[in-house]
Amino acid sequence: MNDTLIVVPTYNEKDNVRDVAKAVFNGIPAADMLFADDNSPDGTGRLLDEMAAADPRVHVLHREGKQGLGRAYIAGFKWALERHYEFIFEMDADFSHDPRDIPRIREAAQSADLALGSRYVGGIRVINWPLSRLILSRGAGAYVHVITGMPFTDPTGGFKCFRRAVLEAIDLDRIRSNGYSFQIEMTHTTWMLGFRIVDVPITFEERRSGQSKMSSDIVREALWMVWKLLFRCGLRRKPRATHPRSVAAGGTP
Ligand SMILES: Nc1nc2c(ncn2[C@@H]2O[C@H](COP(=O)(O)OP(=O)(O)O)[C@@H](O)[C@H]2O)c(=O)[nH]1
Ligand SMILES: [Mg+2]
Repeated sequence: MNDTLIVVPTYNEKDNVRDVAKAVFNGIPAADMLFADDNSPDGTGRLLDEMAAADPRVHVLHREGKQGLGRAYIAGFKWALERHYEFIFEMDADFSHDPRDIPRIREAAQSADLALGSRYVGGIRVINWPLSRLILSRGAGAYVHVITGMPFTDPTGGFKCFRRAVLEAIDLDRIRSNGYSFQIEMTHTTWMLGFRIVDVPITFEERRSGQSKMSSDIVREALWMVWKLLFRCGLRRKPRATHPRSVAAGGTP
């Protein structure tokens, strides 16, 4: 049984899903993938069913309609927790996240509770982004740091690996955000619970095919969310104690 699951949310990614699965399994043959598709109008769901029929490592969650990336991930995490997985990844379908980085992130997660792919640790590694998007991303990172105290270099990043204990410790039904703020909320909740988080350098490349679903609503949601996170934990800007199930406490095998 594979202990690693790569959860990939999809919305209109028919040109990417076959290649992305191939690239993932090239790097890590002993892993499973779960695609969470929101009934993509372009037929991604049907294609995924064909892939799942041909390869037992591929699984598909069909969801009713477009509900946002956060909802798709929460459904995927619950699916993973109902099964035996120990290492649970988030990854985009559009090759912005390089599947070849998976083994390195997984390795980092051996001694961490959450391994966070970071575009900005030790320099900027982003390919084909307009300057405006880079400024937005860096600005968001600085904003999160100043308000919440969270020390990680890329808090809006979505290429990461959770240990099972983290997802079990989080009340997943309380995670309500969807876009970038979903990433911030997940990482902040993990951190405040006292889990060990490490940055892992990755190179991010803008998608080559299909369309980004980034919007001004997503940015607005994130601006608010950061304040909500601060108030939710009584204005605390660092965790109280190591979580008993953290690898740092010897909690996870
Ligand atoms: N299931 C699901 N996936 C989504 C949704 N919105 C975006 N995605 C997927 O989430 C990943 C990142 O989205 P993308 O549009 O590339 O965002 P960007 O990289 O921030 O521009 C891709 O795999 C998308 O297909 C959604 O509403 N539902
Ligand atoms: Mg993208």
